[in-house]
Amino acid sequence: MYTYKPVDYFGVDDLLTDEHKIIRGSVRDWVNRSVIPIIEEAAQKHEFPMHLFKELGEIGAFGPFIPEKYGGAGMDYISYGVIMTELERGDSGVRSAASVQTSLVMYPIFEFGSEKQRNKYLPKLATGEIIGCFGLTEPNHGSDPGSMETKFTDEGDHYLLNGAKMWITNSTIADIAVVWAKDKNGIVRGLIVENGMKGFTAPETTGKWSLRASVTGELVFDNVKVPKENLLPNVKGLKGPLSCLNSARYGIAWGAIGAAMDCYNTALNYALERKQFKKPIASFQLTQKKLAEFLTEITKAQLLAWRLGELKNQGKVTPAQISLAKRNNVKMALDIARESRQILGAMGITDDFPMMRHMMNLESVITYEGTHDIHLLITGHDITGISAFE
Ligand code: TGC
Ligand code: FAD
Repeated sequence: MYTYKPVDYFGVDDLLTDEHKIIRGSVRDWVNRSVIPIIEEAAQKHEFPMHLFKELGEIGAFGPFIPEKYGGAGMDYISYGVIMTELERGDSGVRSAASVQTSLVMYPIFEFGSEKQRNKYLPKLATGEIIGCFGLTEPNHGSDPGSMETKFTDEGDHYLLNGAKMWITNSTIADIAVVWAKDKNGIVRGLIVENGMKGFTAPETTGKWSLRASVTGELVFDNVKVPKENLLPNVKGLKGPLSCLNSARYGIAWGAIGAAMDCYNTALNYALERKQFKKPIASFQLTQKKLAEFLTEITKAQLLAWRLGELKNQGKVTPAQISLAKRNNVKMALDIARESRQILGAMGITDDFPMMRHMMNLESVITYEGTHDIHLLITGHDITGISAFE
């Protein structure tokens, strides 16, 4: 029987509004009901449970901060954060589905799209009726997206798109892809590419040990004719995709706490029940040290996320602050997943418990949306004014 007791050692709940708690409660119930019972099998089978898309739409996980006029919920960023925490307690792949749809597809269409594009796509993305993906990374350009090779030319009544994207969440199941490509002047622009356009294929990437309950693949463009009305008109340059990443990284800073809390909670329960040398293993100092460190790190991450949310709500957050929080909170969760698995001994390697799955998932989370080291360099740049990227 799955029992979950979230961590609130410093009364962070008191910093949330009743609305935040109601939203969190309904997503928590949904995760308990719809994700926890099926997620281990989905991860073992290396497949995303497709019916969850519609349910994620129903619980308001797609576009919570997008205005209601476009099908969103018009909520604040702390609401978005608490939703991400609950989803990632279930699985990073489920949180990924919501992150990509919300921050990487709905956000750019809302922020940089035409009114026609907003009305055409956003309401259907909000309900999960259509699925979106985001194409920035390429086979030869991951951390350095500014060097991308995917390009498009103006052919009068349409654009012609050529190139390839790699490691794209939901690529094979997406109805639309927000694709970043260079124009003839080398300026990065966003294009909405629809599934079914001639010359557009999306092969799946198989054999992942991480994020197994999430679809990953490529996007290949071979002379794809893209209607002119599919260009995102209101942004030019790398700041377009990087702004989307700010939103997704923000969500991950909150999400990772959910995975960490699930591991902590499981380890604590196990340690209180499991006996060795005639005593619960929770009575040994070495186990207590681990549990105390987990609680300390989760509490620090919660406070960081909450303050980040306040700054974002006030429109004051900087990309570098988001990088710091994403980097810290994901590493915290990965460390807790690894260490908490040890508390379970051999049992910790099975799918009776969530640690191995969270741990393997978090290896992707610490890599995507900017690697751990890239975020460190962003902080280094921010405090010294000197870029160490090149
Ligand atoms: P740089 O010269 O520093 O900047 C180029 C232009 O972009 C602006 N800018 C930003 N704007 C908004 N938000 C940010 N965070 C920004 N960072 C930079 C900057 O002001 C400049 O604007 P302008 O107007 O002066 O041209 O760029 P750089 O080429 O040196 O690269 C900087 C670097 C390395 C930090 C950046 O490219 C980076 O973050 N690299 C990591 C790549 C990354 O995170 N990829 C993620 C792909 S998507 C993904 O992983 C989805 S996972 C989905 C899931 O959850 O399943
Ligand atoms: P590289 O950039 O080749 O980096 C390799 C190593 O070199 C890293 O350790 C990195 O930190 C280090 N490194 C690179 N540059 C420097 C430097 N200047 N200084 C010091 N060290 C450096 N992308 C999308 O566009 N859309 C998606 O939906 C998406 N989903 C993903 C899903 C999964 C499961 C995964 C694993 C990735 C996904 N990505 C997606 C791609 C992800 O964003 C990239 O993997 C990530 O940005 C790193 O790029 P890379 O893998 O090419 O590594």
